[in-house]
This record gives sequence, C-alpha cells and structure tokens, in this order.
Amino acid sequence: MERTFVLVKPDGVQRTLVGEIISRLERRGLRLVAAKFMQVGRDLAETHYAIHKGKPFYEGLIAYILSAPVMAMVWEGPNAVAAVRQTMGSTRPTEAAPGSVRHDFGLEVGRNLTHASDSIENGEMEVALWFKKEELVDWQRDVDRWAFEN
Ligand code: IDP
Ligand code: MG
Repeated sequence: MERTFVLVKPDGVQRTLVGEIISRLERRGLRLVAAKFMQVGRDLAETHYAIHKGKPFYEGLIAYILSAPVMAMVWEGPNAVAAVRQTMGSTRPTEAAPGSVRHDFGLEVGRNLTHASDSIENGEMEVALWFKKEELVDWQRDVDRWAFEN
C-alpha cells in the first residue's frame, strides 16, 4: 500500500487546524498509519529540508519549522502521494485550488500550513526519517473495502 509522510507545520498547529487537516485526510478515505506531536530539532529539520539548502528561503524555512510543535503523520492508501498533495494544494496558497488546505487556510508560501511527500520514493525516505519501524501501525478498517478497490 502506498504511503506518504505528512506534516502539519507550526502555523497549522498554532492556528488549531490539526483536527481539520486530519479530518480532510480521513474523509478522503486515506488510512492513518502513524502520528506524533513533537517539537522538531535542528538536525531533523536540516535533514528533512536538505534539498533546499542554499536557496534564499532556506534559513527562514528552518526557523519556521522549529518555531512551534508539529504534527508528523504517515497516511496510506491507493495513490496516497498524489491524493495528499492534491488535498494540500500547490506550494503557494494563492495558486492552490479552491477547496485545498493551502487555499482555504493560507495566504503566503512561507506559512503554507503543511508538508506532504512529493513522490513515492521521497515518501519512503521521509517516513523512515521521521518514524521508527515499530511506530508504523499495520491495520485494517471495516470501511477499507468501500474506500479501496483492492
Ligand atoms: P512543497 O512543500 O509544496 O513540497 P517545496 O518547493 O518543496 O514545496 O518547498 C518546501 C517549503 O519551503 C514550502 O512548503 C514552503 O514552506 C517553503 N518555501 C518554498 N518556497 C518558498 C519561498 O519562495 N519563500 C518562502 N518559503 C518558501
Ligand atoms: Mg517539497
């Protein structure tokens, strides 16, 4: 089953949108695999955003991620990576589709509320970076056969 890593960033937590965002992913049909409310440390933030090191917004991005607790999660389901990216919306809230989290709750790219893995491969890497194997819960829901074709 395809898995993806999702973060409710500090602005989402401070704005009390954790429940709203979880609710949207649940209603989409995705299945929760793991969740951890935590204060991120600098090493984890720098590893997670290593691809952006050197970009003009990098230092601000690290400060943003360290600025308050986050809700780190793993979600799974068919097409989980694409489905979650779509539910979150484009990186810039003013370009995000109406109905997406970033459109509905955001204004600026530097306060865009969430992170979601952008490929299956990065999803696997990010899940392994943020969670231990034993924190990932393997389970079934009665509703799975109504949300998943196979
Ligand atoms: P993504 O989160 O939609 O995958 P990325 O391009 O991977 O977007 O950028 C990672 C994060 O860095 C964004 O979600 C946003 O928080 C921040 N970011 C990206 N571009 C800018 C920018 O131009 N100014 C400020 N922050 C930015
Ligand atoms: Mg990205």
